[in-house]
Amino acid sequence: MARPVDVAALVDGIAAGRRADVSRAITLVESSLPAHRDAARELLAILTPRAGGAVRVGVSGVPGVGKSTFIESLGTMLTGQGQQVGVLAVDPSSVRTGGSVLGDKTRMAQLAADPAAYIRPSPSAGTLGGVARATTQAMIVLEAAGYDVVLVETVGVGQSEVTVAGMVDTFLFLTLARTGDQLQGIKKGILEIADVIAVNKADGDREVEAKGAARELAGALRLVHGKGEWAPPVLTCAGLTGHGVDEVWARVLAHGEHLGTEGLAHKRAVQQHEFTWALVRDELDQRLRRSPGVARVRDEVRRAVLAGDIAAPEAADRIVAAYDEG
Ligand SMILES: Nc1nc2c(ncn2[C@@H]2O[C@H](COP(=O)(O)OP(=O)(O)OP(=O)(O)O)[C@@H](O)[C@H]2O)c(=O)[nH]1
Ligand SMILES: [Mg+2]
Repeated sequence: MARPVDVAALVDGIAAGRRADVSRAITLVESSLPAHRDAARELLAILTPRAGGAVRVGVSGVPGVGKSTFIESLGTMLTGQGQQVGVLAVDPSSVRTGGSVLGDKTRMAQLAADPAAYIRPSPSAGTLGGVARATTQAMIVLEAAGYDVVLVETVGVGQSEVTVAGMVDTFLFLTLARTGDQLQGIKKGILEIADVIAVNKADGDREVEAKGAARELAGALRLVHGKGEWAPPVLTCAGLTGHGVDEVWARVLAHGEHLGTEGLAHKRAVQQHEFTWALVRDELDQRLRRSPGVARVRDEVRRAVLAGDIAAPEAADRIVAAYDEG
């Protein structure tokens, strides 16, 4: 994209639902080049009022729990019902390694070939905040292009699931049946953000075990959630066979109904406000990295701290002072 970006042409293409323009627009909003950032801002300003029409769902769970396979199954079911489905990925490993989810499209071969579906792997490299920004903005592009459902896959490690929970309406957590304490394998924070839980790979020999695990988990959750609150339903399913996937989707929609129009609008407004501050932090972080003042003192401060000559608070003061001087 070396040529100047024709924002008006992109807007027309997106409005017409042209995939190539959707891809171009998402590449543009992922770009960190200053020239692209201006065009991206202009584009997003036009698209944002046209966005918001999709059901936004996060799909999380430990590596290998079957997220991509589940999305393949669910996505194909939804396109079969005449819906347009977008799939985005937030992959913390791409943040670390600069690579992006490799297996995604092969695990979603059928959906990837489906003209009613659009799959976009995680933007490579950048901070988690940066990846989240790109993903949120890709969601706006997809919604402006008329997509009815946007599924965001994220691996259940570190901060990524909290980040994704902050940009979707409903957060679906996939888990596996384990013997012993079912709650042990699930971090407490997850139970606070999960809206629907499904014990996945409930096929063959594993079905009975999965049902038991689901019952146990549902019981434990009832103790955590108060009366009148949404208690996350715990279901069983198998993404590979498609068994129970429709029921999981029904509960996702039920969660949306529980929120109601006003509740959803409020949730999204709060998310926008939190996103605002995430953008500010991300921008400040980048400025810090680029600051010539910080570059001047960085090595010296590092040496002094490693040698034990100055303590961390004093070192931090020096860096901030150097940043302020520019
Ligand atoms: N038996 C069974 N195997 C499954 C099911 N769903 C997925 N698998 C298998 O589990 C493995 C991982 O599936 P993925 O869909 O790639 O899992 P993922 O959670 O997306 O993995 P990452 O993206 O690497 O975190 C694959 O070998 C799948 O074939 C299921 O419902 N039943
Ligand atoms: Mg996957």
